[in-house]
Amino acid sequence: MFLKQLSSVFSLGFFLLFFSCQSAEQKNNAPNVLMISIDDLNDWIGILKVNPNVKTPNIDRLAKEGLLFTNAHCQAPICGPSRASVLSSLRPSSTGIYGQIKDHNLRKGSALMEKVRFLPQYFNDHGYKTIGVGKIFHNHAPDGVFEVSGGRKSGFGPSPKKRMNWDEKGTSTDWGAFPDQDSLMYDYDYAQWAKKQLHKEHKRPFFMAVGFIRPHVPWHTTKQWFDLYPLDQLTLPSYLPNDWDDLPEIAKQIAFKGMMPTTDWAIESGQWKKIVQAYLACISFVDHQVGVVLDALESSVYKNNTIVVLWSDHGYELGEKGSFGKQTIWSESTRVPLIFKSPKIKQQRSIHQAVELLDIYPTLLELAGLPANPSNEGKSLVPLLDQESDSTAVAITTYGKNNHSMINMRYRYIHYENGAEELYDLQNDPGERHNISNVIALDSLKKAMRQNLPKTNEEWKEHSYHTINDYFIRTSNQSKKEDK
Ligand SMILES: [Ca+2]
Ligand SMILES: [Ca+2]
Repeated sequence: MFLKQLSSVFSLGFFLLFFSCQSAEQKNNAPNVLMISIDDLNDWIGILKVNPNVKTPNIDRLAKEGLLFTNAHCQAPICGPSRASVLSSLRPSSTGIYGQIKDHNLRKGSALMEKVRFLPQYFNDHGYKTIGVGKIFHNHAPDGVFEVSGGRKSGFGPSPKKRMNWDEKGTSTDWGAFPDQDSLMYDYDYAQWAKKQLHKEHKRPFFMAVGFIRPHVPWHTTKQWFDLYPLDQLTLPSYLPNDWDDLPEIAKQIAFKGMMPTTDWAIESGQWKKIVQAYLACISFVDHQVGVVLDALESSVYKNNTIVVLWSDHGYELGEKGSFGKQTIWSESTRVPLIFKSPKIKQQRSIHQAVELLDIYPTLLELAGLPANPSNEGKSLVPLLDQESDSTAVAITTYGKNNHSMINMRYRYIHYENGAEELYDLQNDPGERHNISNVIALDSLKKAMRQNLPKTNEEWKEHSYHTINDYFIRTSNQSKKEDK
């Protein structure tokens, strides 16, 4: 009897040992994730061929080894709400996070956000070690999201004692060559920190997030990056001076950016090329830092078993629509680079269907072989590898409560809270210059597009703020009457 019991205990022990070994082995084989986010980088990367001057050899290298989405769009055209959406896979219209928000306020006042597992946490729940540095959420990350954190320095980098070209309250906007060494730039530190982590031994699979802050303003970086872009060789974006004439009032109020240079000012002052040069310089600087991290991965033991994803939180206007900045819902502010590389993706591919940044979360889960998270509002993009692109699939960007802009492979349609509309035929009007929402023959098209509008529009969350949004809230009631 005793022997029988002993034998059972041994069997159970063997059983447990077998399964714990298998579990450890499965975990060891699980792919790591390296997520690189870039702040305020629009679609000016070499491989997208939008800006003819830009030099991004490292981001292009990643795209040539993986999966490039050429029609990817943010869910909010400003840092805080866009990142909250990416990391929760929830729409701003579902959470009420329409404006900037501090990391420690993300969970306050929204039933959905109170219980959400942010993307790194979900990996953590499934045995992953979470590592993060730089700007991942609006600041760095809520407490406890990363087991190993390199933190984030406050602000956007070293600043000259006196602004060089632009000095307005409410923005760090300025441009010019500063400082004199790359090692003084914050992104340099983030790349070096990530490099060290990639050369360490990690006993569990890791989810590592590296958040770079250039080309967010101020457009300061060292002179060597400015020297890549001689002013006399730069091509300026196109601009139509009376572009706003066919916009509803509410569109003009949302797009108003009082603290930023206007395109007319940039032309008159002779600064337009210098602004573009500075933005391009910051892009090439950050591309170099991306290269440092990718090279570290390539030379590490994790090289063949790591999924890489690279994205930017929203686009950026460089004068195309009358001003400079984000915070509008046209393509310059919504379109972003989105690239995946995975051991499962054997061949380089470009996909032109409209996709959303909140698809990143479920896509990473599928690539890593983790169970889907039922609370995700995004869809895994993995099935698109084996499907024809759906020309009617839309990507939705929301700015403020119940103002939605959507794009598919042919049209951009915008529907404001007061019912005002914009419609652009991208095939004939890729710059979104000519609002054709009044063309009666297109009513059925607009009706079909409206079917995609989010069904819920949460109240603007108390802790989600922005000074420009405050302006917009104050004025939108008035515009309601004017547009009707
Ligand atoms: Ca941003
Ligand atoms: Ca126009």
